[in-house]
Amino acid sequence: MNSSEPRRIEHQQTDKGYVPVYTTAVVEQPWASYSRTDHRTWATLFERQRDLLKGRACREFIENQERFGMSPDAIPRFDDLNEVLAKATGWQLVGVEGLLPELVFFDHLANRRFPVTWWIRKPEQLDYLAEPDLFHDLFGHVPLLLEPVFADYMQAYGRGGVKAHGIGAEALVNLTRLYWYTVEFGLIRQDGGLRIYGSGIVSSKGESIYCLESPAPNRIGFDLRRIMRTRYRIDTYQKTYFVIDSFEQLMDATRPDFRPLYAEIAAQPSIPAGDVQGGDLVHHRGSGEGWATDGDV
Ligand code: HBI
Ligand code: FE
Repeated sequence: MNSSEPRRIEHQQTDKGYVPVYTTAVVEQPWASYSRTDHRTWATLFERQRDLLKGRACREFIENQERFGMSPDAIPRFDDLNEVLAKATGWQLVGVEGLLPELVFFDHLANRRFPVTWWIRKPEQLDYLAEPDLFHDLFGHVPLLLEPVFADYMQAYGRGGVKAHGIGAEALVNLTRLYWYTVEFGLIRQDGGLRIYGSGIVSSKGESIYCLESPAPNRIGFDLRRIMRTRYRIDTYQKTYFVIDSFEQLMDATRPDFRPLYAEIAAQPSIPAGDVQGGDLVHHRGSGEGWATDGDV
């Protein structure tokens, strides 16, 4: 298996356009096959984001990255990270080709397995690529799997996803929005300010700055129903970031059975990504400057 191209088995027409769907197989991390360029790409991204995130990412993210002993010297080995994870929260990383069908992804999370793409982006993709690569998954998602309450939330999310898959497409859309506005693009109140915990943000140079410092986006207090109704952006920075007070707040929100919630939300219209609604706890009302006018999903 060379470390140049992931094996795409097919493309699938979805509501997000024509996206590659990968084999659902779990693969061994081909660590010996990473090239010097691969390791250098890891080093460049790691050093840039680590410096940028000091004072911007939440304490738990910074501290847990150090607990793993991640460094710019080389792409971390999944086996090394798994030793630390197993002792701390029982999570394990499994290598995958890339995006998984939703039910397969949910089933991994429900069993405390986090799927990590085995290949890393090309140097020319340093600032953006459309799908999660090793850097996004390892640097972005893995540190918080050492945070016990967040690790519980991720498993609860996976279990909810497996159930939602049985309920239907509407429920899946609601859950995907929850993942998007928390795990991928969430902010948390900490030390008198706002800090980042979302993986999609911490693995992006521009958005790590934009989400906290730009006047353009809304920053609104976490509300489960509100988030499940709110559309989001795939190809631009988010128009709205939701803010939790603690990881316990996330975990508490996912305790009840979501079925009644899905039924309640199904009767209500979805909310455009940039809207501010009556009843929102508004930390910052965005100016909206530079926003795309279409393309909310
Ligand atoms: N597959 N490997 C991988 N990683 C993800 O983050 C991922 C996925 N499949 C589906 C998915 N995320 C999202 O649709 C979640 O909201 C389920
Ligand atoms: Fe992700």
